[in-house]
Amino acid sequence: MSAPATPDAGAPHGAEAVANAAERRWAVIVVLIMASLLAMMVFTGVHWAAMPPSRVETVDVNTLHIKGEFVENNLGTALGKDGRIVVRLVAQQYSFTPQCLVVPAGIPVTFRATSSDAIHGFVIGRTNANTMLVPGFVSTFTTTFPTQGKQLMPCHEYCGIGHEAMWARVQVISQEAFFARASASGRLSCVAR
Ligand SMILES: [Cu+2]
Repeated sequence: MSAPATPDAGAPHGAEAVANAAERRWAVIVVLIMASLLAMMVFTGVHWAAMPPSRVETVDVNTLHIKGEFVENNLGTALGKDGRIVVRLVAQQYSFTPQCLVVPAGIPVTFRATSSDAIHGFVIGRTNANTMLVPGFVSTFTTTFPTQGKQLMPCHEYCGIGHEAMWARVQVISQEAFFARASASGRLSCVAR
């Protein structure tokens, strides 16, 4: 004995046809979303790998501590003859050199920084000073600190087991105090000596 045959068995109709069409529409949309996300990943992966953020300014990691602008006695805040204020620092597992930076409030300060080992990064308090430090590249940005005060500068790129203890201090002081100190010594920092 066989089941009674329906008039159009196998061919969806009515509500089922509507549901099938909706399912198919969503399947197409989801595939398109996945394809565009994949395309974005491939583009940024290939493009950014060939062109790192900040500027493509390279530095030799192997001679970083021996010669060039990132030797230890050239680190800290420098007041150039042209009046530009440049802070140079190096990150390494698990500290920044110098450990304490001095900058003036209210005038542009240029940072030049790099890493000697892993990828590090830093952000200074609640300011917009925020960059990654990639070995072999010099990260450069210019910012102005609006207010005086002490800021913390933690590493914000996971760099190993000591990452959580990797941070420095930044003292933002008045321009008068800064220029008085800058004219007295070559490279400024607030590291206790
Ligand atoms: Cu870190």
